[in-house]
Amino acid sequence: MADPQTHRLFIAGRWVESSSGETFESVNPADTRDVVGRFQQGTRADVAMAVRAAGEAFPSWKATPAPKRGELLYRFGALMAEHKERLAHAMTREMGKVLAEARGDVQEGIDIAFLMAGEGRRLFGDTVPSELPDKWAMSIRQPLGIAGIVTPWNFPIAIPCWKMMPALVSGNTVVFKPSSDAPHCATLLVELMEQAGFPAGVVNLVTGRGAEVGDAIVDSPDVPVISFTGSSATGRSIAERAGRRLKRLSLELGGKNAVVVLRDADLDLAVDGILWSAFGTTGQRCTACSRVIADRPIADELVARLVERTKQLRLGSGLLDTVDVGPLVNAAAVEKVASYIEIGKGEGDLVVGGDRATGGDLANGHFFEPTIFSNVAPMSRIAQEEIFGPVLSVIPVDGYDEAISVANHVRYGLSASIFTRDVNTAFRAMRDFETGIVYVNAGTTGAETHLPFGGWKDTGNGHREAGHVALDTFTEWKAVYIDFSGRLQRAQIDNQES
Ligand code: UN1
Repeated sequence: MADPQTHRLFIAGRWVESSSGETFESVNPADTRDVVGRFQQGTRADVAMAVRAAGEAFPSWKATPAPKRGELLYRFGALMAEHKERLAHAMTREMGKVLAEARGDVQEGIDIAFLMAGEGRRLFGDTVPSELPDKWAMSIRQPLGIAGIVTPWNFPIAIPCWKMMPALVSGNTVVFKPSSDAPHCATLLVELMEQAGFPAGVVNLVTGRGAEVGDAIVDSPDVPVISFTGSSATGRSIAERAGRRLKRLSLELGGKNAVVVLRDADLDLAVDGILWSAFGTTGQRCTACSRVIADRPIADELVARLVERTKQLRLGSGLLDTVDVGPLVNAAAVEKVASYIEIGKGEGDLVVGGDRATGGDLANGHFFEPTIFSNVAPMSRIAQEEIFGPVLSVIPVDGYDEAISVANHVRYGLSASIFTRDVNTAFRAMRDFETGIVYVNAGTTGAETHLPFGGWKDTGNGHREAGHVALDTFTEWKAVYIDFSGRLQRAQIDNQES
């Protein structure tokens, strides 16, 4: 194979080497002999340079009219559309998801770029009546400054766009640290941003370790807002560090998402929804379904159908269109999944899968069989802890009330779904699920970019991405009062005579 290219950091509008003089490799998880590229092992000094560049670019970016900023987002979205196939291939090669899903990931980036381009002409606040005569009252949004964007590998185009697009359109500049499992996707993305014409310093890319680059961004006193997607453990540690500096922080963390299947459900539909949510992206979505909560009268039938369909799933390189399920992202992910299989064997009945897949073409990749455990108790570890792989637990229950109670009885609260034909039950579930996203008669994945995305409980810290609410992460509210009476009018609260 050809010698892999060495990629650089992007700071102040220039592609530069790290002060470390070191690089790391990104490899194809479907065949680890295939090195995707070499990337700079960034340092605290690189982050300091990136922060300086972002700080210098901020005043004029902030002063650029928001509709003009939006036009650059639009141009960037159009470039992603033009390069969609190239980006999708690069993504499949670098992190493994099958090509059709990689195209979807790029599409999600395009969608949020266009949505936020439109926000350049809105960025709305409130205009409301004042308590006093001849007085105007309104609220406006202003950018915070430099946004620190720290992203995972599982949606390596979509998630950086979810974060950078609202940050940029509202006038912030960006220091972007992608996962070391997907630095190539990040590099291609930033190349297109450069091509779109974002001014030098508005977007800066620093690759490298979380413990070095990520921490330097989080600790920088000049970066007032951090947006992070990843594990709850890392999120907690970022929150502690950021909390010391009273930073704005938006966290998207773990999930343990449930599909509830009631006795009146359309079982064929439920099976389709469950398989797609559980084994799409090899179970490596925050929104992936890892628990099926099955009403007892249909539980055995549901498990039988799931097992039969799971056996038909074809593993392999996501670049082949005959493949349904790609590899896990790296060796550590395989180890983690394998360790949960051992735990699961003591907690439920292993009905399909349960092993690494190493035969034939899979020998050099991080493949794991799609796995289902049945008869799992709600509080067992495989039903409580995020595995982030193709492992599904089926938990039998008696009826709606128990199903909802089990669904909610986890630390996380990202996504939930219910399959039922009863409209009253569907509305109850919409009310009762303790999650940021609810689906009726569909799986747990596939959130659209113009609605709020995020979760309750340990899934996050109350913020949301996507939709217009994403702007709240990256803007300060300013309330403005204009008195045009020509005299001192005291506020109503200061005029209380009796
Ligand atoms: C994630 O896994 O972090 O809802 C994001 C979905 C996708 C995004 C998942 N739109 O499945």
